[in-house]
Amino acid sequence: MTSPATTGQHQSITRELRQWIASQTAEGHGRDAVLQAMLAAGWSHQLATEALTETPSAAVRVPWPEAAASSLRLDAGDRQVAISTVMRTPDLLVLENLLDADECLALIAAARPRLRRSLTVAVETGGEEMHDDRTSDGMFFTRGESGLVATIEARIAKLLDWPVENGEGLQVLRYGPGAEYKPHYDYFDPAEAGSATILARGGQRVATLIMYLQEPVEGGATVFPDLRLQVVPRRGSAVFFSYSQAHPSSQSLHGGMPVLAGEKWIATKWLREREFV
Ligand code: PD2
Ligand code: ZN
Repeated sequence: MTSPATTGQHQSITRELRQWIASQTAEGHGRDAVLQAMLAAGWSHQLATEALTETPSAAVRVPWPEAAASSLRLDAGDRQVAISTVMRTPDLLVLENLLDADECLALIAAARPRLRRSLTVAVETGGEEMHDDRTSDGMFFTRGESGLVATIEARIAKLLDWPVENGEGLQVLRYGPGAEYKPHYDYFDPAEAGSATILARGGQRVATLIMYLQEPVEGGATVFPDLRLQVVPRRGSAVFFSYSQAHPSSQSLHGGMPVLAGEKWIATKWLREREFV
């Protein structure tokens, strides 16, 4: 696969490049393969991903509730969820009362006996490993494993207009004093050897929803360093962000700041491009 040559120092998306991308995707080449061919031909990452996004057959669809542009709240099926912050490019929402206090407490009670020291994805192998960047304890529910989990998953699917099947199982994390999650990206780096195994289970992660089940006494904000934004954890509220590019240009770098006092509990739902199996 050879991409058209670049347009020199000041690159711009040409008609030829657009047509070439469309023809490659029509032939069944994946988005990442097309991207790699453009990079090999000297196109900048930013321009190559913009060209992919602008070519409908190669664009990655990500969850985004269109009503967030003008509404004060979103329909989540069994409840209305209030929006308190909206950001575009990158796309981010802060949502209030996504969960009620009873649901938060019930999730914590169900997760507590199953907590283990959190692992991170081992990018070289596609497996998991313990890492100092992540000092919380955690567990995964399987999709739909209880009535409560299924209710919350259906609410998220309606809210974000994204199929329940495309979601990973809900992850619950507990951070005690001193625990943190250093800034990272939630997508899988396609260049890493272990990513092929992970991506085979439903494609790339395209969005993250972090729901706050319990607020700590001090510390523990979710921080977005590129945006200079901190989201303060409040029981029942959530932060949602999507990333159509598996690249730092997505500006989706985020971390959990150290908890200084008390315990912070969250539940995270990661959304994939396709059905997660
Ligand atoms: O707990 C957080 O604030 C946090 C920060 C970064 C959670 C996640 N990432 C995550 O669950 O991916
Ligand atoms: Zn994260």
